Order: sequence, then structure tokens, then C-alpha cells
Amino acid sequence: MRQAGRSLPEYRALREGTSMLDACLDPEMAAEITLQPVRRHDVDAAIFFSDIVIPLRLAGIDVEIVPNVGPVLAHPVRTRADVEALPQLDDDAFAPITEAVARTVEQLGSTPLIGFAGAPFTLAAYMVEGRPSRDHLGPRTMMHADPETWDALASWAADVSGRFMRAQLMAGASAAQLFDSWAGSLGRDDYAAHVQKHSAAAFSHVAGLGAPLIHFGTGTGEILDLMKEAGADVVGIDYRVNLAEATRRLGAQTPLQGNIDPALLTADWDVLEAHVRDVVAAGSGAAGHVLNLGHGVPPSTDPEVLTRVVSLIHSISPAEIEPTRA
Ligand code: 1CP
Repeated sequence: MRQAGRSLPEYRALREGTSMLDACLDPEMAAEITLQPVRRHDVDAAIFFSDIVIPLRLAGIDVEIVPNVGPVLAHPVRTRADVEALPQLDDDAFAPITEAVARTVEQLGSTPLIGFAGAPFTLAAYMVEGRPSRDHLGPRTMMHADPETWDALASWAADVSGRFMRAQLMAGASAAQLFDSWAGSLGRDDYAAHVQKHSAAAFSHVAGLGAPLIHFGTGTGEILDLMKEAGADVVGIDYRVNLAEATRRLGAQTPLQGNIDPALLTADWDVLEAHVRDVVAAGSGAAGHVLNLGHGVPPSTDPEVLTRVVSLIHSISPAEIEPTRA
């Protein structure tokens, strides 16, 4: 998740004076930031330090991550002419990413690295709006008002995101996650008609590499089956849907990822512990369960709480888990 482990003081110290995207494109710094939460919390996998807008920057688009705002583009992409003027992304441009992944993997030893990219809808939402938005009106209007322009834009985004994931896997990442963080703003019909095929196109770049592929969105309870169909092996569930219910919707053969509620990280330990145990029980009916948070770590999270949650999870033996029924 965005900001997972980036609540750490050692992260803030290292980032001092370096912009977010410059940090992502400095292989040594990106590798070190990726390793920090692994060292501290003893988690079972690392998530690569990067951002979903990195392929835009590598293609030459003027994009910045503005502190306390998020991704901001100097020139939003709103017309057919804007889409036609989008630059080509050269494979060589991924060099800082592949170098960062290779350095990270070498230092991680047997701990796997999860790579990622933004799904076409989420990436296109930033491109059309030019900045974070609540309702994503621009891309949702475009897919109906001008479906050809929408398809051209989403195809461009699928291509750069697919290749971004592929570059990370080829450099040594063990799994890849496609983040469709804002797909929850879409109705099921819109997702099926205008978005699913583009996410499938992004996944097609990494199908057959043998790496598990994870598909995550927030507020996506109504479209979990469509997200799986797009080409995912594992479906990421946000904190809103109980994992036993997700298994009922997706079938017991679908591995799940999820979904500790980030809001409970600041609750009393007893409350948090009971919630973590509930999540473990709820996920135990799935074919596999990658335990994580049901969205990003709030930057104000006390890192000690995260370490304690990881150690609690490691202490639970499969024999003591009582599966929950939906
Ligand atoms: O924890 C990590 O550092 C993992 C690496 C990571 C990932 C997986 C970052 C670093 N970004 C992302 C993905 C990402 N980026 C998503 C998908 C996951 C999610 O929903 O959280 C999204 C939507 C973005 C876009 C983005 N980048 C935002 C969201 C803005 C909005 O619309 O609300 C923000 C704030 C960023 C900046 C960012 N990216 C990553 C970090 C650590 C940060 C914070 C900036 C900083 O520390 O200076």
C-alpha cells in the first residue's frame, strides 16, 4: 500500500531534501527505503518503493507528487488531441527501476519483493483530472461522452503500467500487484464495459511469467469477480468487505489479500488484536491468505504498533484458527 512503512522516522530522514519521484528514480535510495520496513517489522515480503505515476515521468510527462496533495500533472489529458500527443515510453527508460529492483532483491535474500503498477482507470483518472479528485468525474464522463478517446487513453495507460510491472518482475520481483485504487467510483456496468479490458491488457504483459498477480481496489465489493476475471491470481480486498464474504463472492479457490482496517491501528491494543484475529479467521476459508492492511498505513501510525501486529500474526498457528462463515 501507498505509504506502507513510510511512517518510519528513518524514511523521513532519508527523504529529507529529495522529492518523492526523484527518490523513486535514485536506485540506491529506492532500494534502501524498500528495505527499511522489512528490517524493522520482520514482514514476510517487501513492497517496492516507487509510485504508480513513475511510468508517466519516465515517458517525459510533467508530473510531480506534491506533498500533502498527491500526483499533479502540469498538463491534464482531456481531448483526443491530448491523447494523441502522449509520448512513447522507451523500454530503456526503466533502467533506474530495474537497477533499484536488482539491488533490493540482492539485499532481501529469501524475502520476496512485490512489484506494482497503477491500473489503467486509476492512472487515467489522475491524467484526466490532473490531480487527485474525490469523484473522478472527468474520466467517468469521458468514457461515455467520448469512448474512443477514453479507450485510447486507457490503452496507453495499460501499456505503460503493464511494462512497468514487467520490468520489475524481469529484474527479480516475485509478485506484482495492480492497484485500481479508485475503481470503486465506477458502477459495475461501467467497469465491465469501459475498464476491465484495459486492466486485462495491463496484466497481459506479465501473464505467464510464473509470478502471482494481485489485483486491488478500494470500494470494489461489487466488482470483485470482474477484477479477478481481468487476470488476477489473488484478489486484494479493502477493509470494507469481510474476507469470508469475499470468499462467498469469489469462491473458495480464490486466494485473497487483506484487510486489517487502518483505522484500528490507533485503537487500544485489545481492540486491534481482536480485529487482527477476526481477519485471520475470516480469511482462513480462502485458498490462500496474504495478510495485510485494507488500505495504506496512515502516516501518523506508531511504527511499534505495526511491529506488534506482525509479531501477533506470526504467533498464530493454523491449528488455532476457527474459520468464520459468511
Ligand atoms: O508504501 C510504499 O511506499 C509502497 C510504494 C507505493 C505504492 C504501492 C507508493 C509510494 N505509492 C504506491 C501506489 C500508489 N500511489 C497508489 C495505489 C495504492 C493506494 O491506493 O494507496 C496511489 C493511488 C498512488 C498515488 C499517490 N501517490 C497518492 C494518492 C493521492 C490521492 O489521490 O489521494 C499519494 C499521496 C502518493 C505519494 C506517495 N507514493 C508513495 C509514498 C510513500 C507517497 C507519499 C509521499 C511521500 O512520502 O513523500
